Amino acid sequence: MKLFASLTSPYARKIRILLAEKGLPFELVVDSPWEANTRIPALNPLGKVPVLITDGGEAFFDSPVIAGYLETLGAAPAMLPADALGAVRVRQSEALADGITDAAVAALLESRRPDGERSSTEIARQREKIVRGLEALAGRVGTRRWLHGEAIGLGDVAAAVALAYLDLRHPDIDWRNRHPALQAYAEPLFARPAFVDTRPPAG
Ligand SMILES: N[C@@H](CCC(=O)N[C@@H](CS)C(=O)NCC(=O)O)C(=O)O
Repeated sequence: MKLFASLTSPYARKIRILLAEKGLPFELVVDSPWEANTRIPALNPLGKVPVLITDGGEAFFDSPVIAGYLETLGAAPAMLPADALGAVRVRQSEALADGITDAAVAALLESRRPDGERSSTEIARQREKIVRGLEALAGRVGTRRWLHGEAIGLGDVAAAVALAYLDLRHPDIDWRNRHPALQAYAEPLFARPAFVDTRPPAG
C-alpha cells in the first residue's frame, strides 16, 4: 500500500495513525497538493490528500473512505464496531471531529488571503463552527476514556487529530481551558506512539 500525504494534513495524519495502530505496513509518499509538481490530481480528481493506493493499484479517497477500506483488511484493533448502527455512531463522531478540522482549515485559508480579499466575517463564521463542534465533542466524551465502547476507535483518532490541529493552527481557541474534560481525554491519546510519530513539522 502507498499513502500519498502531506506531513501537515490532519486528514492524512488520521490515516497514518490508523495504519500505525493496526501495524499495517505502507509506503508514505510525501506530496503536497499545493505544489506545482504535485501528482495528487492524477490520483484524486479532487486534488486532495490523503490518497491510498492499494496493493492492487486501486485509489481510495477521502479519509473516511480510506478508514473504511483499512477495516476490510481485518487487522486488529478494529476501529469500527461490528454492528452496523454502532458503526454509524462512531462515523458520526468521526464526522463531527472532521468537521471541526474542516472549519479550522477553512479559517486558516481565509486568514491567509491577501489584504482586501480576506473576510473577517467568514473567519468568525468558521470559528463559531469550531466552538460549537468542541462543545458537542465534549458532550460526547463526557468523562469517558473512549468516545465509544471500551477501546480506541475511529472516533477517538479523528477527535484527537482535530484537537491537535487546533493546537497547531488556532492555539488561541484554547480548547483545554474551555473543556478540561477534553484535555483529560486527549492527553493519553497524544502520548500514544502512533500520535507521537506523526506529529506535524513546525511551520
Ligand atoms: N474530506 C477530505 C479533506 C481532504 C483535504 O481537504 N485535504 C487537504 C489537505 S489538509 C488538501 O489536500 N487540500 C488541497 C486542496 O484543497 O486543493 C478528507 O477527509 O480526506
